[in-house]
Amino acid sequence: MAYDSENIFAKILRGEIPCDKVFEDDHALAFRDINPQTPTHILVIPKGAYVSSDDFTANASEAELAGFLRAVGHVAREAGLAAPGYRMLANHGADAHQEVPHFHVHIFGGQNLGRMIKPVDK
Ligand code: DGP
Repeated sequence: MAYDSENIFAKILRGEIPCDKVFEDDHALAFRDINPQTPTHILVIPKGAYVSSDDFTANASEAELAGFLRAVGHVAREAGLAAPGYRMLANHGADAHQEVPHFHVHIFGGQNLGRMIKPVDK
């Protein structure tokens, strides 16, 4: 899947759409989810143009990979989530219901999150 430079997170990265920013460095931008699912719900996105976790893990440089993961940990720590705990989640593709085609990691926290995901009825 080709990267769509008009996706909403690309526009946020370019400053064309505002966001509630919590962190930014050379590799990553972090901002609050517009539709929070937990008391703390932060999105961390790489600065590079990657569609999803599949694209990012296949094609990003070592520096981008390391810088991004460091940023995720930093953001969670700064949000006060290291001690109580948090969940990181990245949706890739249709089965995971990825909505925005720019790689992002969700950080969920601020409450007991339960165990893993809710099993789908068979
Ligand atoms: P996903 O299903 O993993 O692609 O989740 C996309 C998330 O992005 C979803 O939780 C809502 C959030 N989102 C969508 N549009 C915007 C926006 O314009 N601003 C912010 N802050 N979050 C957005």
